[in-house]
Amino acid sequence: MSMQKISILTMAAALAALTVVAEKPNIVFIYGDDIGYGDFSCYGGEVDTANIDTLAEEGVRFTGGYCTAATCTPSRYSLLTGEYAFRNTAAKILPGNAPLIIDPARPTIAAFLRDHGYATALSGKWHLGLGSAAEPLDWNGQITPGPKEVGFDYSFHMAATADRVPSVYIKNGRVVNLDATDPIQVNYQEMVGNDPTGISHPHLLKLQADEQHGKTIVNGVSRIGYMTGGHAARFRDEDMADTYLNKAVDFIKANQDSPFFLYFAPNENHVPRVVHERFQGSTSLGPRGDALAVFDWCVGRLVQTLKETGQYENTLIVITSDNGPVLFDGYWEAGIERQGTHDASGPWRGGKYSRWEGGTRVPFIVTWPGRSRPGISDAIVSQVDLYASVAGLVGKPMPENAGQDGQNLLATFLGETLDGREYVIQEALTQLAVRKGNWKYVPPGSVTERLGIMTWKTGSGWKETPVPEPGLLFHLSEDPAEERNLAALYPNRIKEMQDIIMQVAPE
Ligand code: NG6
Ligand code: CA
Repeated sequence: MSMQKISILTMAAALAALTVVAEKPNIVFIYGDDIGYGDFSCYGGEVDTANIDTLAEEGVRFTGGYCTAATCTPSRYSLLTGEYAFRNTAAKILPGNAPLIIDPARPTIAAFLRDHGYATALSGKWHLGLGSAAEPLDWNGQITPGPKEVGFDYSFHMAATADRVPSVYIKNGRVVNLDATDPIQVNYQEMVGNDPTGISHPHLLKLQADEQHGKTIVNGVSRIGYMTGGHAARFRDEDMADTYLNKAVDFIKANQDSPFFLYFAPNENHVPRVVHERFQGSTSLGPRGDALAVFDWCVGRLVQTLKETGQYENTLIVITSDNGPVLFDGYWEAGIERQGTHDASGPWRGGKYSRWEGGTRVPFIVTWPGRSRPGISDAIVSQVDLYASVAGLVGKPMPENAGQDGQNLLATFLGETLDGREYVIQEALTQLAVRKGNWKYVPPGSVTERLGIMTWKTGSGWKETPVPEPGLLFHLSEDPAEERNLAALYPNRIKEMQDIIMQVAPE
């Protein structure tokens, strides 16, 4: 490099350091669904995710970033509340008609930011329940409590997942495009109305599904659960990414004069992977790869909007995922057949549902273009830390009754230090594990994996690995695949890890 170039770089760095940074940068969480550690190209994935990779280059890309659980609801719960989800027994994969599992009296990160002058919005997946447990929810009236009651001024979302009814959008507590003469009813136990189901009318399906996903057909896709009514309100999966994206873009544009918090939670990469026609076949990996391309495209559009409105430099962007990857999750989408050499969980074992690393170690990128010190960080960080770190950023104490499991890792997230957490607790289907430094401990119980399609060859499509006393111990840097159990060699290490779990999760 020439001297001239060095001095220009030095000057640029000096100027950057002098940049007057607003006290309250915008905050954007881009929360992928079922996107694995190895899915983005900056993590070695085979689908070109150029927009994400650019953000990773400008910010900090973590190799030890975790969601708190290997399924959606608990991870989302922790992200928003700052509390490990195992503390809330209701934080399990919820049906579409479950009541809200966040106590509105306990301020979420959205409520906290709203109370400190931020405009707040949710666009995308919710899956944290709606309505109160006391009375059954009426989908045809005001749906409350929901996102608004826990801090989102604006919300545009589906109730649970795209594979669960009701297959409609809800905007600020009302089903969008609902025709009052065609009221919605939802039932997860028995059929309501007479809409065809995947089991009774398989010829109407554009995507074959397993029995669990074989209930009411919406848009040629059978779902988990039954619904009737709301025909004009039902979504078309192909348009879902654009729909959520456009709401997010509008929100960014509308809030150029006030700091905002955007929780953008697209369906990608969750099933059913029915992407817009223009993305179908855009990758060699089948619908799962196409959905990754959609996700990256959404990131690009959000960045473009931030740049066009002059807010990019003043926005903290977090990109991560709610749990590890799954290739087959109920629909015949050729995820397994088309994966080729792409490894969705990267070097880690297992994926969604699993206590192996691949269940909760996820892509994790934090960029604040005006501020980050770019680099790759091996620090251990968890999504449960984002709340405390954001509180540190805005310089306000977290409310006392907010979740207290997070740590203020702002300096880590901004790349100012390589120190992170000492240890992190991992959850999969309510069973726990702990990683400390290079060590990973899996207490007795079992480890679940979603292997593939249910066939005469694979049996149920699920694998349960029993974990005997005293549990499993792995050295992750020497054995990332968690294959060599060192428990018998290091009883003291096991004791140390057990003590951590006892201390954090005494039950
Ligand atoms: C499981 C579903 C799966 C998916 C998951 C939730 C079955 C057999 N499988 O119960 O398809 O919907 O729940 O995914 O029903 S999550 O990412 O929202 O946690
Ligand atoms: Ca998920």
